[in-house]
Amino acid sequence: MKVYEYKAFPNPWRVRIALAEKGLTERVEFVQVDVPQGEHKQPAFLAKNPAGTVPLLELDNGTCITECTAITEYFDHLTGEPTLTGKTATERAVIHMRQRQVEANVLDAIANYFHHATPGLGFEAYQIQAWGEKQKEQAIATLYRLDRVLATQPYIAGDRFTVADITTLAGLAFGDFCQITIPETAIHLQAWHDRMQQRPSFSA
Ligand code: GTS
Repeated sequence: MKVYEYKAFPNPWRVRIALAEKGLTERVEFVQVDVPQGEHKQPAFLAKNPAGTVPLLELDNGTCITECTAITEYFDHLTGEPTLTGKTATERAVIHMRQRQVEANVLDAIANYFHHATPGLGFEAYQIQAWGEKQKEQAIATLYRLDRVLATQPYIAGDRFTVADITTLAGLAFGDFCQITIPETAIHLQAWHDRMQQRPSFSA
């Protein structure tokens, strides 16, 4: 199987972390797509992913899977017990809920800020500056909310590392790139982030 990515960009990193957590990195061939040069908007890549985004997982039978959550779900069920997306009905629902909250309100909100209220990739189709700024506010408010969550539990979705932690890490990495950092008073979020950096998958 192949993963199309632009290494070190936040969304591809989510897939790299999931692969490392599941011990699957060696089973994947990584194909670099030159996003800064717009290769992801060229016909060859659009034929695989009409949305023109990375990462993309291509299975050996040609099936193409996009969206980090879907790709993570695939890896989580490919080998061993599912650890990242939950086993029981309750676990799966709670992990899904938290994942979606941090994806929409941290990672995607910061991406929207980047694409709309900064020069972005330099070839943005359109920009809505005010909305981008609002998205930044939304992301920061959510970081404070996450701090309160992490005051009572060790991981974003409970007592284990899950896809919700991966998404939050990617959000903070994207934030770092555009000068949105963990608020100084968010000590529980900071402590969680420090712990995450000790995991081998963090350097995936
Ligand atoms: N929800 C998607 C997912 O989960 O894969 C987001 C994918 C995405 O937006 N990828 C970015 C991209 O390809 C790369 S990253 O910088 O966010 O990591 N952007 C290209 C573009 O033109 O928007």
